[in-house]
Amino acid sequence: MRRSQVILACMLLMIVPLVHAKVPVVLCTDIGNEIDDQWAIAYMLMTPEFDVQGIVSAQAPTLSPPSAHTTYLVLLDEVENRLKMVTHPPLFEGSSQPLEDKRTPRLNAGVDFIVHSSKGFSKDNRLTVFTIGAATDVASALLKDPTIVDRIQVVAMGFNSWAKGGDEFNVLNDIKAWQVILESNVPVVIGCADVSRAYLSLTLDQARDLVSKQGPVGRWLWEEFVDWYYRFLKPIRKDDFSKPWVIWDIITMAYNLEMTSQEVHPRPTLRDDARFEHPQTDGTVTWITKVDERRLWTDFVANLDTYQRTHAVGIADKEAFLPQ
Ligand SMILES: [Ca+2]
Repeated sequence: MRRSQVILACMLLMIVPLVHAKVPVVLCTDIGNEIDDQWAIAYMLMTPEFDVQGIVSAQAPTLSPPSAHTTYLVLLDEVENRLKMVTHPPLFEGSSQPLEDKRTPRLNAGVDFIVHSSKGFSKDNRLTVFTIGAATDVASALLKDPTIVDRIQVVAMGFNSWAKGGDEFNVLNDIKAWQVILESNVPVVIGCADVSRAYLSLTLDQARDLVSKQGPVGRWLWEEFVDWYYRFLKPIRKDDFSKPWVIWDIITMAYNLEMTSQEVHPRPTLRDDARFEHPQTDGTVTWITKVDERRLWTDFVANLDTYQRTHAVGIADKEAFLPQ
């Protein structure tokens, strides 16, 4: 080997350890219920650190039935019409009903996909399943193939707070699914509502400043935010814009990107009223306690910019017409 080749080989050896392997992930989302799923999905798909294997649409009782079909259509719209991904990870329609009991999976293509995707993983190299809606399809995957507990980890947005648990929206939409998950040995990481609210709230001004001038995708995310804000947060006939709203679901991605702090607690069990009980156990649950939101939003905007410079997402042909 010539000297220059030796030097090049040494340089490559120095570089290789600095290149992190991508994080393989599957997402289960009730997109269309609020607007945080849209933001979280955009971030996930624009973040090069993630290797997104597929996305499953989840049920939510606030949407028109069959609700997992409704969420599937909103998901498809984001991926193909908003992000304009010509090729993209496969999208699946999950269950439109919560679990009937703790033994019977709701079988569908999304559940099959989660089980199938997990096959190449192991205890030491787990597939992350982000759960940012009802956990029905994740629980069904556990019921269909219990060995999956050795191949996946569940990173979820759910519950109100440690150590009570609580009737947060995602959990309420399928309490039995969460009982199945917590009674299994699958590793679980939870970003709860209280922590999301403390670190991931955006006022109307903050949301506008963050994304409204960031190309067509940013403007669309702003439009989604402001539309939600005017319908559900701003008092009618009163210009009060003081209340922030929360991009709850993005806490899951922040965890996998090492932008959070967390604690490990003894694993609770879940009562039918969504409150935790704390029996003696060897099991654990990982509970997110903080999010580095400055780092997260900086990365969000940088990835939005890079994505739009490298993908044809349409020309910004008009000024934002929404309230300034
Ligand atoms: Ca959600």
